Amino acid sequence: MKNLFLLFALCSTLSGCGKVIPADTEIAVVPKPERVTEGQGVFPLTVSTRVALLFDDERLPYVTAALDEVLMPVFGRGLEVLEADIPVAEAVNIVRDEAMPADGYRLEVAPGRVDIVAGGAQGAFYAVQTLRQLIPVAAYDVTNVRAVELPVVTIEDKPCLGYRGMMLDVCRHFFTVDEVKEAIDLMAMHKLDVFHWHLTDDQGWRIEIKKYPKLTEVGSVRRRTLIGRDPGGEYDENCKYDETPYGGFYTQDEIRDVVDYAAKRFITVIPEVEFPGHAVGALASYPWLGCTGEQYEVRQTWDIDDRVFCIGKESTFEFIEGVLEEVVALFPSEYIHIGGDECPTVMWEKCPHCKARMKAERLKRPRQLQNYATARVEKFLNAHGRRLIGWDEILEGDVTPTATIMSWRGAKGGIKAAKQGNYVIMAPTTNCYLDYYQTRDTAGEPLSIGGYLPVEKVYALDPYEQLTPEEQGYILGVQANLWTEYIATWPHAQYMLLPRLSALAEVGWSLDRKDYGDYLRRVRRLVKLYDAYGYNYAKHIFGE
Ligand code: TNX
Repeated sequence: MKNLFLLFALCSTLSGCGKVIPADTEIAVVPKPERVTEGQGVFPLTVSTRVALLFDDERLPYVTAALDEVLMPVFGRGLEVLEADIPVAEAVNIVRDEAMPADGYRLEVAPGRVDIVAGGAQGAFYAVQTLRQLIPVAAYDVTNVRAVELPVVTIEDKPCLGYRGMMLDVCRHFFTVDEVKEAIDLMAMHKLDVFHWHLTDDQGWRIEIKKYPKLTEVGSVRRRTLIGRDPGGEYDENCKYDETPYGGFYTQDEIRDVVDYAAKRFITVIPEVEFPGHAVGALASYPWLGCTGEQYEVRQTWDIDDRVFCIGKESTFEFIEGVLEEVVALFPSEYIHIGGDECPTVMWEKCPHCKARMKAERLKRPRQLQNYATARVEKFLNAHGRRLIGWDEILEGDVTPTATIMSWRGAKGGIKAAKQGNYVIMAPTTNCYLDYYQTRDTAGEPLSIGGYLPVEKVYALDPYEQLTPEEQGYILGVQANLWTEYIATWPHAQYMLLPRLSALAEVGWSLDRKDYGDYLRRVRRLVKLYDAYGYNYAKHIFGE
């Protein structure tokens, strides 16, 4: 036994029993930290380095799990964790500084130990994500790594914006639970904290609702699959179809699993249930939800559909409340997104129920039916202790003062909302639509919905544009949106997200210190991490 121990001790001091990977020559962290103070020397992080927890927090296990996850591809295992009263030498110490914001941290790499000093567990989690970018990239290509050298450095950081979101549309194309988790992994790597899950649309209803089983039995499947570009809607004779059905949905257990997975990465999941437009998935399942009661099919092409929820009938509200009842039970997020975009009024104009509603509620224009419906749903959500977010269309007419606006048709909706005292998330097409082409030279690109949104344009987003300091207080944050009409696979989604998501992350995290030239230097380092993880990403900014 003793001999074995000696052999082990000897072995761990010899390079033959595992390789020591030297520190990278350059420190380059994305998003850009507030302060980076470089020192001399290195800290050798080894398989036997321990993690010492110096404070109590129920979410600290998420932090140590994150560190294990970061080190797994390097060492093939995680580190031993212990509790301690004072910092431990040769260890990674996790310490609280109550003077710091909960999501702020200081990562101190010294020759004798590493300290993560954080306002709370969330800040410590972000310190781990920063530490991930200090690990020499060569370590990922080598097997049998015994130690990685971290450069001696102190990095201090905290996010500028509290809401740093990414939206994934799983309706136009479906992504499996594992793929959704990978999306959440990407968000965590980029220190984003809100996953907006677009779960219902004309082309598919993707969340199991026990009270209304047909939503997924019927509403989650399109009879056939569009091939190539949508030439102009369902009835266009130039549409080409693959006759195989296309579908998918998440069970409530799967939803809970995703919410939990995200929570462990300090990411809130905000579900979106579209109301009253983008509703054909629901109407195909329960025809009485529409104005005419006709049986529709789940929509097979993209774009906007006239067939929306009937606002005249009480049964529509009974339905949406039944759905939201289950939604609030599944998602602990303060906010629930009810869509509200692109809702034509043509069906309402012809509908006796809707006309009666307009009369009874003294509404002058059909558009006000949407305001009426949104306000009613908002009351319901508020009664359940939640707040409503909607796309900027909900501003048309009379928006309630308490609704939060997601500004997508440029920044103007968000600017107007902030000026009148509504909270805002900035996600304008001009800077945040990651379904758009990343280059003008589209010949070599996978088919996309169109547009042109290079990394630089994402980086240039200024969520405070045209706002006074007081009005800026209404800007909760920023969000990148990935609509998936033309994105059918997860590797393609990665290609559209990366590296543009890192530019969005830098807006959200480092707004007061943005520097595109410096970002271009640092992102070169970040993509080496993408390479190590096998992520598919666009290389236009590198001239490739
Ligand atoms: C507009 S953004 C939409 C989506 C489309 C997207 C395509 C928004 C609230 N509505 O339904 O997928 O454009 O870029």
